[in-house]
Amino acid sequence: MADDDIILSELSDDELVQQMHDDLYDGLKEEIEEATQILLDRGWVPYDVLTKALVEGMRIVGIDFRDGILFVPEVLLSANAMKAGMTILRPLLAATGAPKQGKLVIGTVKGDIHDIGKNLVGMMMEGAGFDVIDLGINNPVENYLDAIEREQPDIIGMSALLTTTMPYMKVVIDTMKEKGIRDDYIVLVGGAPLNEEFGKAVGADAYCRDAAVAVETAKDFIARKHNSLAAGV
Ligand code: B12
Repeated sequence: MADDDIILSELSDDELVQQMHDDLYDGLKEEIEEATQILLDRGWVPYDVLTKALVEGMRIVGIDFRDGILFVPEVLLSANAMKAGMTILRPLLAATGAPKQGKLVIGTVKGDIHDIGKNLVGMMMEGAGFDVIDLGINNPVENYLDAIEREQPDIIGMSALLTTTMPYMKVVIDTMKEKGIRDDYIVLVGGAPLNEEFGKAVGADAYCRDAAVAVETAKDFIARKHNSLAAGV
């Protein structure tokens, strides 16, 4: 059946999620928006819509991109459709009324323009009660340093999706060390090609596999920071 013939609201939840994976693959922004809203109207919690429909759909896109079945222009359309769904979810994820936790400065490192994962981490952190300052993509070390001075955050988050850009995280951390400010901040890193070992090697406090882990890790570090401050008094 052609997409035109499908009435999204008539599909069961499972069929609709499956259809969203297909529509994300095909970069159909309006369909993703409509289906996101339908799932919410059916009582789905925003986090489930995000992970089961959108992130899972993007995972499938990633596999075919890797295998040379999809190309950059197509993946860009998928990314735009994903972002449209995320735009609907963002205020819902942010409006949890969680108590204030601290401030996060987050950005994708120099040379890298991937921002979906970073945006997702930002959204989830907002929802968990963090103030989030988003530096966007392609950030040289100066951008992080300026933001640190300007915003006085608790946490610095760096994202990289390319094996060629992930070493730049070390440049940022080493520069912080040179300036004697490294230990004043919690540094979290993430992105698909990273792992825990890499996080340790570049001198980050933690590598986080996904946005949910990022939230838990951030809260954990903030609690430890408060405890050690309290112990120091
Ligand atoms: C979408 C996409 C694109 C889009 C990006 C659109 C956008 N606005 O972001 C476009 C089409 C522009 C693109 C371009 C390119 N891409 Co691309 N892209 C992808 C793809 C398919 C999905 C990435 C994504 O959004 N995933 C979904 C999100 C939710 O997951 P995530 O990013 O991993 O984020 C989660 C975690 O990693 C973590 N996290 C992420 N960041 C952070 C930060 C912190 C602080 C924390 C705590 C956690 C955290 O939490 C997130 C949420 O749970 C991946 C495939 C893949 N397997 O990752 C390839 C991929 C990353 N791209 C790849 C390549 C090669 C490119 C190009 C070089 C292609 C080209 N020839 O031009 C360019 C690079 C341009 C550049 N200079 O950056 C390769 C990288 C290979 C490598 N070894 O480096 C991949 C792996 C595809 C592949 N297998 O070939 N890409």
